[in-house]
Amino acid sequence: MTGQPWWRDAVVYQIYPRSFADGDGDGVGDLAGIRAHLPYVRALGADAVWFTPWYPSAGADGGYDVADYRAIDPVFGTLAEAEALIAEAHELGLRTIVDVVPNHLAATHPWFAAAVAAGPGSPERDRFFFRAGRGARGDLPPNDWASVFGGPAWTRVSEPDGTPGEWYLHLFAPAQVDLNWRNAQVRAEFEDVLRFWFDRGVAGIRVDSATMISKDPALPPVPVHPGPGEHPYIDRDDVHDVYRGWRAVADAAGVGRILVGEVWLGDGARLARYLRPDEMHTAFNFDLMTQPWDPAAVRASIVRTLSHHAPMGAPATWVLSNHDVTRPVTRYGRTDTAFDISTPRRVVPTDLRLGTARARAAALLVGALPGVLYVYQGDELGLPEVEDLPPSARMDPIFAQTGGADLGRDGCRVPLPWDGQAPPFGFSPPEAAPPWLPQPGTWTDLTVARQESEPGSVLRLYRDMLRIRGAVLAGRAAPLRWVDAPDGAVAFERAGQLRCTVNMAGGPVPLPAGEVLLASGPLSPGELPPDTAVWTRVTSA
Ligand code: TEU
Repeated sequence: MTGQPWWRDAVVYQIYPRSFADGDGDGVGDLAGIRAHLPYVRALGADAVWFTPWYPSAGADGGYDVADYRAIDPVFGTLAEAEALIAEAHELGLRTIVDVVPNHLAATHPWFAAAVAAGPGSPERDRFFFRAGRGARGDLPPNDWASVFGGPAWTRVSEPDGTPGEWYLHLFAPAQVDLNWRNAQVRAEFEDVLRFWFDRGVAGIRVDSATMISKDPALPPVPVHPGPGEHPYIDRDDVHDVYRGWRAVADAAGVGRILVGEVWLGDGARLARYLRPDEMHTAFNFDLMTQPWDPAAVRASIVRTLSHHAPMGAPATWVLSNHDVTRPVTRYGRTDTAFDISTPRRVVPTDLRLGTARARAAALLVGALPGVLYVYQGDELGLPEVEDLPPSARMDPIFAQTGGADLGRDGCRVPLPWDGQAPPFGFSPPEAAPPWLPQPGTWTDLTVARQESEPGSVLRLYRDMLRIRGAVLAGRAAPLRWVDAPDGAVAFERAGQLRCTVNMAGGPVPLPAGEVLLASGPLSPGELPPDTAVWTRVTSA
């Protein structure tokens, strides 16, 4: 396809390596498993793959505690295998995106051990935020900042002589030590890490927690209602210097190399600043993910999202879910008011049939929108959140840090079911150790093999959708044009060719005129049933 750079309308499939496919039988997904299933990802219709962290890690936060940014965790494989994987993906027409975590590194990273050993005031400690505690004995944390995962954002170390010592900052788990981005070594190190992966052929870098890397050095309290740029550690103005440097590294790596920022900001004008022409190429926009199943809310969110990205010349991105949020089938099936993705995650009344119908319709909605589409592994199978994992199996630090008050994110990270009648559903080879998180025995109908042979399956819907998207929309800037829709529905057209209509009303609405290209569920004659989306060919007037 011609017309625009690949990253402006790519379909990016997100792989969570631990849960995708296990090649060696230890119950943990790995690079061998990914390599074996790359053709599946390509056949789905993806243009690129994003791998969440695959680096050596103590596993304190699903790999987001990185001990070595230039290597592969032995549980997943070797650097040579990663290089082979990148090359094989490329041969299949799949670009690759790796996850870089600049806000913090693992407590098992050599820099942290060196900092603890070197003691207060050392250059090694200057790479982090080490501070004396408050109180006469220094046994209170330096300030009241809280960790995103619960509990204080500070942990005390013992000094080399064994006495209770300074405290270090960790906005996430204690095993994730925040870096000081005013330190020149930190900056140089990460630019080098970017070059390392670009040199290995990756097309993009996903920038984790991109808004959080700069801290007010005075470490003041967090204001109750901080204005734009006033928060002491979220979206401070000087983060942009860092990403300008990174953009120069990406540009030097060659045409088509990109940065995608994880920019969780409610304020679209502030998000847009990350998309300036000398900063990131794209950023995730999570606005739509937070919307209830309501036509006015959904339409307003799409308008907002487009307005945040377009003025910067950046494409919009559409994300229905990822490894941090409740699976869409479960979210959309909530029959109380708790649709939203906010925490704490808890079990609420859910209708999975309704949720599945809406998630299918939502897939057709986002699949037709202009911009980049992200698909999180397993959403193409309609997997629900696994809410009844035994507490002993839960690995997410959020679960432990909140004493179980928040179930955490394990329920969307359960290993994929590939085939067969019982766990491990082809996730691992025969005779393997059990999957690292237990799969529900009821997933028999959700396996890839089963869905491949079933015409109405979620997998077949995704494949059809991405095939039609590729044929009709790929490579074309084709902005969205809203068209009149019946009450309770949203409808828009792309490229003068495809009309997407989503019925969010309680009952049926008239089916739009024109050939039906694809429907998310059964249609009745002349009618679009509730919780259903349809793609129709635009009839020339
Ligand atoms: O997430 C960043 C982030 O803001 C999360 O705290 C998010 O709000 C949370 O998961 C919702 O409960 C990124 C990664 O996607 C996440 O998996 C990591 O845990 C986090 O960074 C720390 O690296």
